[in-house]
Amino acid sequence: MHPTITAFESSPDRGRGQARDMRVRWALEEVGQPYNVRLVSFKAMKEPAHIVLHPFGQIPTYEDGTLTLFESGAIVLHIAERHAGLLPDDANARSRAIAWMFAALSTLEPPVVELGMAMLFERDRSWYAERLPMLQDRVRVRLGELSRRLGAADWLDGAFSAGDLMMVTVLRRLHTSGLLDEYPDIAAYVARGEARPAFRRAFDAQLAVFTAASRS
Ligand code: GTB
Repeated sequence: MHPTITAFESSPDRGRGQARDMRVRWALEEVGQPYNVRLVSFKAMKEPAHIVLHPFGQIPTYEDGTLTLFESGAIVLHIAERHAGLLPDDANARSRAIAWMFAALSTLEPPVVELGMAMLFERDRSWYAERLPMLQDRVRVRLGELSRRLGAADWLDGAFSAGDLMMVTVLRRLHTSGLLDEYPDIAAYVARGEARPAFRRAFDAQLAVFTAASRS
């Protein structure tokens, strides 16, 4: 039996691969693990059958045999630990790759999401024009630091790892902000991630859900 993940039945991003099932799909594609997808509506996500899988009534979840997981970071780490290809064999390098996963989720993602939410939901607020530059600057600080660390390298620490996978999925959320244009090396890093065949397969799979839903 293949693992089953959950994803939006109708993603608000219209198939742009911004929802967090994308990182789980990408990880599964990188390691060559086939998977099933159960699509859930916003209503179903808040019902007991889903809450038992995810206490906060969200996607993605992951079910494999007797194991049920929620939180995209925990799911990607689980996949990376059980398959070759996303974490180095060397113990120290492995820990550093995991540190980059945490950095993506706890240092980069909060200001990136804060900016994205403001741009989506706060545009008509009186204080938007004043708040926007502050939110942009918080992201710029992290992009500058990341750019310095990345230098001329292709990936954050040696070969592509789950740390890069997580970082690229977080940085992709900046596509509509224009901020990636200010950091050509970071933009190129994101483009390298998006060019990976496993990324393309994962992206196409989630886009197919949106395309099918918009036809029906
Ligand atoms: N920390 C959790 C994780 O990493 O798994 C966060 C999970 C989460 O935020 N899930 C969202 C969800 O289920 C979907 S990904 N939301 C429904 C709810 O909370 O009721 C967040 C997301 C949604 C939509 C877009 N978009 O349209 O661009 C981008 C990201």
